[in-house]
Amino acid sequence: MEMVHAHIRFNNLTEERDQLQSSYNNLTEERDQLKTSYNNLTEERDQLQSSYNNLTEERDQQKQNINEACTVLCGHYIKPCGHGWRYFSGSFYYISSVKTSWWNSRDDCKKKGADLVIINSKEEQNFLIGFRVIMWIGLTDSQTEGTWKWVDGTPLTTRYWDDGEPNSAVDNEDCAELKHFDPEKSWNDVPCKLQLFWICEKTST
Ligand code: MAN
Ligand code: CA
Repeated sequence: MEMVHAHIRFNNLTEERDQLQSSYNNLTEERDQLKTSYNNLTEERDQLQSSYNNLTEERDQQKQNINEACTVLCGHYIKPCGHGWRYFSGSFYYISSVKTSWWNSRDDCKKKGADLVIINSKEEQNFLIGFRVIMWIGLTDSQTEGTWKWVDGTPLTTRYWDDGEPNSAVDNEDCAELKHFDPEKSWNDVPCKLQLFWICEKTST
């Protein structure tokens, strides 16, 4: 009787040992998996940290670029730096709050270290239309009637004239206004002595 009991007990212990062995093996495997995924996560975290650091640095650099450009802009100018100027795609823009002739507008821009706007892209044209203000742009044919040039002397290539413009309808219409807020049919030629709002542009480079 004793022998049978001892035998049963031995069997139970053997089974128990096997179970423990197997759960030990499972736990070891699980631990190894956790270790691997811990290592992967650590690596991922380090990569994220490093790309976060890079982006932070890049952002700070961009901020500084804008501030420097702004300092140049406002160098001879009484308003606090950045005041009244809007940044868009590499340039700063200033819209007047009063109206005057094309030539006076241009003088004002020059005093600000800028010039009347030169429209080089569809994006810029759309940006200007977004103000919903009828205003002078830096485009004139006052040098040679019919030959439209930007204020930096470059000839006009991409045009956004309204249908039928330029037509020099009233005596001399030698200066261009942004008149309609339809991106493709927007400009009109008018006499330069007309009183309009205006927009200055200063490139940041
Ligand atoms: C109309 C059109 C234009 C012209 C203006 C002048 O709108 O004929 O082409 O420039 O009048 O006020
Ligand atoms: Ca006209």
